[in-house]
Amino acid sequence: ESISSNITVNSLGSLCSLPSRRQSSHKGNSGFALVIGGNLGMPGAARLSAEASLRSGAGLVGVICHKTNEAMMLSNRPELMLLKFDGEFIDNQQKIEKVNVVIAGPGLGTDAWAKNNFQQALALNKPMVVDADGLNLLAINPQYRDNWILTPHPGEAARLLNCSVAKIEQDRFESARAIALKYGGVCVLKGAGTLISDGENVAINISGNPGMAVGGMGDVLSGIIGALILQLNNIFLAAKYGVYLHGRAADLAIIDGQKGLLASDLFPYIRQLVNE
Ligand code: NPW
Ligand code: AMP
Ligand code: MG
Repeated sequence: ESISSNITVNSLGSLCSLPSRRQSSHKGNSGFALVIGGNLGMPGAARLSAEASLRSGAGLVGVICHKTNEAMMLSNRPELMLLKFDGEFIDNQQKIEKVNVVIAGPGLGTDAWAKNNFQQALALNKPMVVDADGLNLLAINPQYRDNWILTPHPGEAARLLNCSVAKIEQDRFESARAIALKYGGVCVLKGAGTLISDGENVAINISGNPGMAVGGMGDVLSGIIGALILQLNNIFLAAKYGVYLHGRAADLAIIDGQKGLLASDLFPYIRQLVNE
């Protein structure tokens, strides 16, 4: 399981078990995740992330998305709540104050609406998962934090380090380390053999398959990791756990073949795995 003193293989054997629900648990202490994304044309990204959080054990999941996508966001998933930073919905502000983790970026875009919501997400000062367009906005205006997990694919990683995708892929270990050192927290550099780095220690993931090379797959990962931050009081562990579980769910979901796998096909397996 250990390649050298600071490189480990991210496999089930290297992970502890997730804490189970206490007999007296209620939704409030299972944790509240807030997804911010779903701009024009991309409601699905935020919806996939939010649904993944629910299926990974979050007690409550809220979504802040573009006004035009609000109805779609709840369609066939009425367990999700809609929130807004400027208080149009009932008890908005009170609910936002109770949020335990923020997942910012799936389908967020980079326009004025996106920038405004990303700024307000940062201002909450909660543990965060930053993915997709959240990373693109961060690349324009770099910040350093200890309590966030950044989940770039190589294209997003290149923007974060202001270099080419080829440079990222040439030394993925150094790229993941450099992102964690520049931005703080934990970097999850996605792709076959995803790397999880806190700038010092790195784990290389062994679950997953090429069936995962399909739109929406990364959005699901962001939601899983968000829900695991709620269950594990360590962001490095939450990132490692989330990446392993995501890949393992995809390995279970390819019973009918890799081609044609959908990101949402992972949901029943994610649920099974978080309960194992
Ligand atoms: P290429 O194309 O190979 O030349 P972008 P995005 C490069 C939302 N989505 N993996 C690649 O180079 C997301 O949440 C919505 C991936 C290209 O230049 C975001 O908010 C969906 N890319 C938004 O769309 C489903 C790699 O990176 C660029 C790469 C944009 O996100 C889809 C692609 O990255 C999507 O999740 C690699 N290994 N290597 C929905 N259903 O609503 C190089 N690249 O431009 O950030 O686009 O990832 O699609
Ligand atoms: P994104 O590009 O943000 O949609 O993220 C894609 C997700 O699928 C990441 O978690 C990748 O690690 C995973 N993925 C994509 N292609 C592969 C592959 N060939 N093998 C394993 N995982 C993959
Ligand atoms: Mg993505």
